Amino acid sequence: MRPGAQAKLAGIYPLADDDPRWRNDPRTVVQAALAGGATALQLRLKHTSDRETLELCRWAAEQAHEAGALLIVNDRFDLADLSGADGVHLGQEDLPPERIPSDLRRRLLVGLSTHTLEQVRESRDRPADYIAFGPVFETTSKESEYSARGVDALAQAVRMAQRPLVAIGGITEANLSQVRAAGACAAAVISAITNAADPAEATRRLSAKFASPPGE
Ligand code: 3NM
Repeated sequence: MRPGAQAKLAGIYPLADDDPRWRNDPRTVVQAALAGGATALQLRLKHTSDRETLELCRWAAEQAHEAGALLIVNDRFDLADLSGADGVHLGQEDLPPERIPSDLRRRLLVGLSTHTLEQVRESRDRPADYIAFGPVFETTSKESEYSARGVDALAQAVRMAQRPLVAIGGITEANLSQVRAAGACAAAVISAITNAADPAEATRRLSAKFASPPGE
C-alpha cells in the first residue's frame, strides 16, 4: 500500500457505478466526486467490458491522483494494477485477498466486503486493510441476500473489525450522523451521489454532514 493511502479513506467514499439506471454515468460521478472533495472513490463496473474497464480505470486513476485522491477498483486486482489504481475492493464471492500476489499486495490497498458479524470476525485473519459492512440500511442499488443490518450491528462490526470499517448500503444525508456515531471511518454511497441532480454538490453536502458533530 502506498504510504498515507489509508488516511484518505475517510468521510464520504463515492462509488461510481455503471448501472444504466443512474442519472449520472461513472465518468460524471468520478469528476463530480473529486470536485466535491472526496479523498477516496471506487469504480464499480458490472456492465462494462474488461477493455473499457481498463480504460476507464486508467482515466479515473489519473483524475484521482491529480486531485490527491485514491482510486479503488471493484472486484479485479489485475485491472487495479494495470490501471495504476491505488486499491482493490473484493466481495466475499470475488477472488480472495489471500490470492493477491505479494508484490501487488504491497502496493494495493485492499478492501473486503462483509455482511454478517461472523464475516467481520473472520476478516480479522484475512489480508485486508479495511472492511466494508452492509447493507446498513435498505438499498435497491445491489441485489443482496442480506437484509438491512442496522446501526447497532454496524457499531458492533466497528468494534470487532480491528481495522478501519466503511459502512455501506442505503446511506443518505438523513441517516449519515448515525453511521458516524457508530464509529465508521467512512460511508460508501452509490445512489445518494449517482442519482443526484448535482452530484458534486451532493458529495459536498454529504461530506460536510459526515464531518459535523453527531446530532447536528
Ligand atoms: N454493497 P446505495 S450495499 C455496493 O452490503 C453495495 O455490501 C453493499 O448503494 C453491501 O448507497 C451496496 O445506493 C449498495 O445504497 C450501496
